[in-house]
Amino acid sequence: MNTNATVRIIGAPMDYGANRRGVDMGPSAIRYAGLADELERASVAPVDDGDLSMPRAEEIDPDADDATGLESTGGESAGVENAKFLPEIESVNARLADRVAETLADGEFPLVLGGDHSVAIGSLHGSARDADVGAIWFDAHADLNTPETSPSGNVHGMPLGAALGRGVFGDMDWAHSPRLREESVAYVGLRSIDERERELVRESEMTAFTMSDIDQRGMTAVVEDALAVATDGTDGIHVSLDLDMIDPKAAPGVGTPVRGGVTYREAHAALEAVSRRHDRDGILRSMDVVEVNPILDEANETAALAAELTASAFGKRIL
Ligand code: 6HN
Ligand code: MN
Ligand code: MN
Ligand code: MN
Repeated sequence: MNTNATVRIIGAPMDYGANRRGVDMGPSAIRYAGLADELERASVAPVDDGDLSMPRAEEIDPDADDATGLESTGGESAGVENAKFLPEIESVNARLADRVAETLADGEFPLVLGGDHSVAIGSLHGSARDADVGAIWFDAHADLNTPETSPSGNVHGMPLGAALGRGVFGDMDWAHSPRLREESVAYVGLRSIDERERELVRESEMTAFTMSDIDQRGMTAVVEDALAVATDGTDGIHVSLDLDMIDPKAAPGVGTPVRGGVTYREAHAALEAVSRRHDRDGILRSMDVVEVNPILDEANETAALAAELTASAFGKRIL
């Protein structure tokens, strides 16, 4: 990175938003895979804030360890129907948003380690609190559901819905707080979209680069276009990296794998394109790295890839 900003690592070991346990161990797995060393290779000196504290899912719901998934809505504390664990997710995200906003106010760079993708609600709101922010959403999924449209009730399928102020969520008035504008959001890697979400994406002003765009045009050209969208008229960008953008062959340790994803090299090319643009224009403002599930992984290789890709975003080069 060609700025002197300290990179502050904020762990968000949340798995309330996913239907399988294990992503709560993502922050540990990514650290254990060598994130700090990887970042040092990118000439970044990270400071690790540790993890945000939060109750384990079993403390909220004794049946949460059911191997078939988080079927409960969180018992007494359940919020909006069809958004599982919403009160807990919102309370963690309120703290995360504050932490991200404080980090930026201190002139530092917030790097959030998830956790399931619902942590992006907090990282995006924190990043957008005092600035006009664009976003690149690297993901197999559109994550644009709301409690009204979600087929699963899993909030990790809803973070963009929340950050764009769509739908009715819980106690947090996301719709009236600083938030993303659709025209400043670009997807990269889409290949698994719910029926209702497809209409929502099409009707929206967001830009969507699917796997077939990557097939036809190549990853670098696609990400350069995505960067143009997210930086147009904004103060900087948030990068949200869901590891399930990558093909399960290279990233098996994710909660919702979808075949037909990007290769190991394409993933690096994507984050390297972000870093080249950042070197030129200082556009990168905040980032989250989410959905690493060490339980489903093979020898922590998905966490290692997460660490490597983060370093690529911060300017690590082959030569
Ligand atoms: N993720 N669209 C599906 C749902 O349940 O809403 C899948 C969401 C996956 C979310 O991977 O971050
Ligand atoms: Mn996602
Ligand atoms: Mn995904
Ligand atoms: Mn807010």
